Amino acid sequence: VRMMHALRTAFSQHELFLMYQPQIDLATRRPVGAEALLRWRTRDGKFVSPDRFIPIAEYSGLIIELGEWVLRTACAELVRLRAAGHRDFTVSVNVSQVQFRHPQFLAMLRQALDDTGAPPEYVELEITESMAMEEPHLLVEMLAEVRGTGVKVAIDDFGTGFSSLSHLQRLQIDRLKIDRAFVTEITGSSRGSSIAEMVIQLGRNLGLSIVAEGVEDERQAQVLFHLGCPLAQGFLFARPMPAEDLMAWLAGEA
Ligand code: G
Ligand code: G
Ligand code: MN
Ligand code: NA
Repeated sequence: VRMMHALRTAFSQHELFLMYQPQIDLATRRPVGAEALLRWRTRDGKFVSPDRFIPIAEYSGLIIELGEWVLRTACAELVRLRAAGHRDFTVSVNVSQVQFRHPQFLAMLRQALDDTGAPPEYVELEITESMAMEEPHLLVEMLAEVRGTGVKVAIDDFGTGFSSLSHLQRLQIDRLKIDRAFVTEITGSSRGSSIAEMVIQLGRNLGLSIVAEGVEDERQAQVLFHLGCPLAQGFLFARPMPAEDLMAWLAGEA
């Protein structure tokens, strides 16, 4: 309860902000987008992990307001990046289950796109694999509506759940994100690499885009590329950075 109050205060006092982590095309090594990641730095300079405060935001309902702010901020940043000449660049936003299920979610999404002028086809929502497995009928409808706006959808942390091929086939999604755990194992045991390999094959068979998460060294990048994974994200390329730094980083990559 104390943390719930602290989080509310933090949000109203602008202690929450977004960092952006670039996503890279493994063939050309050029940036193709960035994932927006929420951060909380308290007034005494301590960082609180989203793994700790997102569940509290969900439980308290604050996630509705907070999630809207995240989406609007990321859309506004996308517009700024485009104005600076980065026109083929996508911004991805994590969406929690509570937010996605909220009756006003679609209206909120449309309003955020309208108000910011963000082109929907360069906005991507990341939903988790566990969300993708619940209540198939509702989800199929929701995804169709989201896709109707032009916004893209990725399944985050893929490989940690148990989505079947037939289930995935029914969902209108654009992209799978291979969970960091399987990327870490890729240069270790053959069992480890076989999971990443399977996810890549699955994505390719369904005509989906694939992003490997948590790529930390060159060997992992090489193996992923040879397995047919087109995109990657991780400390090897860039850490999550504030919006101002992203603009400078992209200018340096050009
Ligand atoms: O960036 P980091 O690894 O600390 O993120 C931890 C978790 O918090 C990740 O699973 C990420 O998806 C989640 N997360 C980060 N930013 C947001 C956000 O804006 N909204 C939601 N719902 N989750 C987020
Ligand atoms: O669950 P989600 O994919 O949304 O969370 C992404 C999280 O992973 C972010 O918090 C980000 O800081 C973290 N991350 C991104 N790249 C790397 C990496 O190369 N190594 C590690 N250990 N964490 C990473
Ligand atoms: Mn994510
Ligand atoms: Na993830």
